Amino acid sequence: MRRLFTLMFVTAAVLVASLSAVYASSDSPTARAEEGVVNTVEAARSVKGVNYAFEPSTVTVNSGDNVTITFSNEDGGVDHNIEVSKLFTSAECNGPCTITVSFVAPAPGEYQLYCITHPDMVGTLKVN
Ligand SMILES: [Cu+2]
Repeated sequence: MRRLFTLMFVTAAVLVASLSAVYASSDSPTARAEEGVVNTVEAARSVKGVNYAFEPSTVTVNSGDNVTITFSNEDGGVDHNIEVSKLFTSAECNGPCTITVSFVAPAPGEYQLYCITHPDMVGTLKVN
């Protein structure tokens, strides 16, 4: 008798597990949209261009985040932009001015930030 109960219990457990798996793998558009919202992290960062330098010189984000950098060029009468090769490029703007760039943070590592018009104006995008 005890053996029969054990068998019934195991059968019920397997059935419940199977149904759960079917629901979990449900591929409806609603399920996918909800997953997208849950995994999205919006990260806002501010960087200044002052005296031909980025301030701060290092911007830290997490891999996979949707990052928006607000770049404020405070050098009056000077063109600056902000970019990371193959990741994002802002327009140049003549200070004082503000521009924003948005991108998805790539694989962890350190990437060079630079201004296209001033080769010595560099910084670091640090992705954790
Ligand atoms: Cu510049």
